[in-house]
Amino acid sequence: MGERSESLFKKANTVIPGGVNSPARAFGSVGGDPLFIERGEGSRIYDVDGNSYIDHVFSWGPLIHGHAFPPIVDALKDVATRGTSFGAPTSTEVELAELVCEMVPSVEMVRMVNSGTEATMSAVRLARGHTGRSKVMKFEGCWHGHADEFLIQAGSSALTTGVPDSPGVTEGTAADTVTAPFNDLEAVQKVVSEVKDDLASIIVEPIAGNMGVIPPAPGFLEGLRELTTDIGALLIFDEVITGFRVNPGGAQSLYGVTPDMTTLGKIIGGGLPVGAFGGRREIMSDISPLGKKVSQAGTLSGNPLAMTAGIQMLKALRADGVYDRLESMAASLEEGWQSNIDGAGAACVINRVGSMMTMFFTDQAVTTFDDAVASDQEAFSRYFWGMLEGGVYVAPSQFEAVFVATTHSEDDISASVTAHGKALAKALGS
Ligand code: KE4
Repeated sequence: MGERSESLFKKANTVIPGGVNSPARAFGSVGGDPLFIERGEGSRIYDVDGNSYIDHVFSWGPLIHGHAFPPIVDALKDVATRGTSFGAPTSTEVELAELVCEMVPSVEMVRMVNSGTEATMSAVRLARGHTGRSKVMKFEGCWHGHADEFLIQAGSSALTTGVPDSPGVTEGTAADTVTAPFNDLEAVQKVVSEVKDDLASIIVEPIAGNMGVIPPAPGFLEGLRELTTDIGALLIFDEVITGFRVNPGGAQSLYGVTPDMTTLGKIIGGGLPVGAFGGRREIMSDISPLGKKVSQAGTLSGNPLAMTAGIQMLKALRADGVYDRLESMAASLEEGWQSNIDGAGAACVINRVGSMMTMFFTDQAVTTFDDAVASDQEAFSRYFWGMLEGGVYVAPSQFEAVFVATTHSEDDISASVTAHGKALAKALGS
């Protein structure tokens, strides 16, 4: 795609494994080499060879207000002049924690960490410490970051690299993770009946985003809520993607199901490294240094830069009409893409919730992991390159989400629809 990207990637490969700091960025499942990005502004990114793209990845979800969002940039410029980290409390972490507690129904107290992985890993450890039980249930195709206990039938980059069960995860660890198919409550009940007395928690992406976007089937989340309450296990909603994305209060507000704990990341940091886990006071009061002193710590947790970016992000999300705009732009995008699909008679389906969506190369409804993996990944790869050639940047994987940001204009949406029509033709070989 460009000389500078290619030479940078060549150099990167000599010092960084695979030339990337996260396998999701490698173009493994679509072929070719990743683009090196020079800068982003609003709805666009610009690669090192001067090519510009309408972005639908936004750093895998965090940048709901687009790139270089002025309130975040200005606030960071200011706060950085007073130091970047102290390893001591600052007012910024109190302010962000108060915002999260106000906005997310299940969260009475919250602990900041530095990534979604740290958030989910800590939440599960807390669930185990709080309940005194060992096992955790996750769902096939869901991705909760790369802590050992989650690398069992995992989604996202584990799927695109074809390693849903990672080497390096011991049998001992795997033994404490049980899995079930997403959206199959009967199967969940069957697995739970086998481990219920030792099940500490069920962790779920309330809207799957890492096997492509798959909404919860009617009654699925309610069923998990009832089941976990009945057996004394903790229900954890992993809202690293959906938190502040589909609703100011996340998927739990959208669907009216309140978990015991919630994990957050991405949007809450405005593009800086961040994660958070929170829940009811009586649960969070067992995390060190309180109560049972479940261990959890982090040098840069709550650092003033990430907190400042997060505060500006959440404040901007509370402005009137933000979610209405996201919904109307995303609906236009879906409508335009769908009309291209209909026009081409293509075997594609779109799943969308708010400003996150996925087009699957399959003619079946996609409501389960098995439906998602039945998609034609070869066709997706051709489509991916067609979109890049058309100046639109989507994730290099069938199993990720397309995101819409408040900075997408009507022109961006129509340009994306035009590029999509051409990329679809390329994918279908027509
Ligand atoms: P991080 O450790 O990457 O900040 O968050 C892990 C995580 C946890 N939970 C959910 C629901 C997530 O989606 C993620 C991370 N998302 C992937 C892409 N969908 C991150 C991309 C990457 O790994 O580079």
